[in-house]
Amino acid sequence: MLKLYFSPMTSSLATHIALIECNAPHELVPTLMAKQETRAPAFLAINPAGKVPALVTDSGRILTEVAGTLYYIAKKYPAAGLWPEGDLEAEADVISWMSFVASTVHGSRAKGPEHVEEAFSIANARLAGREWAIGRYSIADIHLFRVYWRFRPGMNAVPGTYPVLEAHYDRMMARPAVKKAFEIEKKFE
Ligand SMILES: N[C@@H](CCC(=O)N[C@@H](CS)C(=O)NCC(=O)O)C(=O)O
Repeated sequence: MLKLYFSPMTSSLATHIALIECNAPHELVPTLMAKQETRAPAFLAINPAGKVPALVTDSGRILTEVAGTLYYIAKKYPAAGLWPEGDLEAEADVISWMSFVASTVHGSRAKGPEHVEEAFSIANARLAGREWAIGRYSIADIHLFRVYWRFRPGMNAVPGTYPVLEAHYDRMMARPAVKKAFEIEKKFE
């Protein structure tokens, strides 16, 4: 069974949502940032970066980084349709989105609020005219949502500043898998 090392409401939430979307049997291993558990030697032996998510596969391989874990889950459970298998342009688009989210969006907060605003504006423009990042629901949406959800409250943007991103956020919040992941993770906070 897949094993997810997670800390509630952090980057690992994206991996958790994907596991639920795919109905993937999994075990959750709480690794609480609040208790410095991501810095404990036992966890550093799993991920030397000291960061969640870390996903252990059935063969015992340890996958880290949100994008890597999402890709693995989407490909392992194709019936959920989270990976646009066989559509080269769409596959490349998912990678493009996830690279953008992991670097530009996730990295923006450490650089300052104006960088977060710029990242949100770019995401808003990239999403224009689409319900989902690549035109159909995929792991790119889960990745984008997780970071936007986390950074959004701190920005206090005037309503309407990022209308397309907000509509995407609302669509994601309405998904049963997202609701379930929040419900489960709240119990560990
Ligand atoms: N680039 C990593 C970022 C993961 C990350 O930043 N995880 C944070 C939680 S949001 C973490 O585990 N931090 C633990 C710590 O700093 O002790 C990814 O995409 O997985």
